Amino acid sequence: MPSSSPSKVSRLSISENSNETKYKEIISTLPKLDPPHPTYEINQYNGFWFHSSTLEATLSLSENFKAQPSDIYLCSSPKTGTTWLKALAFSIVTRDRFLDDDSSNPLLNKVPHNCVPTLEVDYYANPSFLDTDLPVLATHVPYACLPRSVLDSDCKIIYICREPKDTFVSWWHYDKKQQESFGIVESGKTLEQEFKWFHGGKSMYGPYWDHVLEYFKESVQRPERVFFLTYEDLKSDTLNYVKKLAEFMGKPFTEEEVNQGVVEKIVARCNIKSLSNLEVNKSGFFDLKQWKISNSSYFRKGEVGDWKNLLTEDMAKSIDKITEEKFHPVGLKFPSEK
Ligand code: PAP
Repeated sequence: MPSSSPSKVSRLSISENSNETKYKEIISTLPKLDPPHPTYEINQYNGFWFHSSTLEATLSLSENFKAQPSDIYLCSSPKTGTTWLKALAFSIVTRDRFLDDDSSNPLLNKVPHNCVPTLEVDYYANPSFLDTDLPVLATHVPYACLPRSVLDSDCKIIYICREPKDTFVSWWHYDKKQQESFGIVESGKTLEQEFKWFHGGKSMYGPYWDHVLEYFKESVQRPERVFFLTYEDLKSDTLNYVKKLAEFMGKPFTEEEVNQGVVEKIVARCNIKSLSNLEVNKSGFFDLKQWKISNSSYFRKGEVGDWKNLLTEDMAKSIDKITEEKFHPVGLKFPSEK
């Protein structure tokens, strides 16, 4: 990418919220979570569970979003390393712009979610953000629910997944914090209920295992199109994976950059400690129109194996059983299982 900013691109072919009624009508006919979630209306579509407003956006984007051929999509289930991947991918594609003068790096005063848009979230919160000049966008939607224009294109996809128990535990803490910040203290939401939903496949954008499998299978069939990454691998060998990501994104580090320590600088900038110590990520808010989410809720421990501090042995065993049944036959194993 040249060091000057390319002009903005147009990816939304409709005015904001057009056809809203049509999508609302479809959603009204779909199965709903029972008992209902205390905070969100959750609907089942195409075998996956969605928040009603992100589903409405997903349906609209499927028909109305125009992917650009050079776009790269960062795809993930919630709580699997999205914020980290956004920071890294953003740093990789913008390194020419900000590396000489890091004081102007947007990551210093914006949460990574405000540097890289999330399709179905920003569609409502900030639709013009989808016209970003950067070729990097993100989404949590399952592979089959990606916008038609993405599915029909050769756009590259980077998928990050995480060991299911840690993913669940990360979600539990995040969601609890959200509910407290919305003032929903006596919500009746318990760890046992939330666990039942996750285990039964009724988590946000879940079943978690099916979400991973759709992208994993696509990465096996088309490795040049889908780069499949685990949070655990990224954690254990960050430097090497950042190099691999840059290559996949068509922005490999030159020998000169490697010798100058550019990769190390990116890794350090995106480290959870560096990001979470920034004022914007300590006290700022991510504005989602109807909700304000504290930026700090995207940064907690960032550790592998934190499930041990929350789950009972039985809970852990029952999640492991599904993981073995679903992932092992296709050869997908996390470092703790090898
Ligand atoms: P999102 O889906 O809401 O965007 P996501 O970023 O995918 O959330 O996941 C948040 C997890 O990533 C948190 O994990 P934990 O609850 O187990 O701690 C968060 O701490 C972790 N995380 C955020 N940023 C980083 C980072 N820079 N490096 C490593 N882990 C990170």
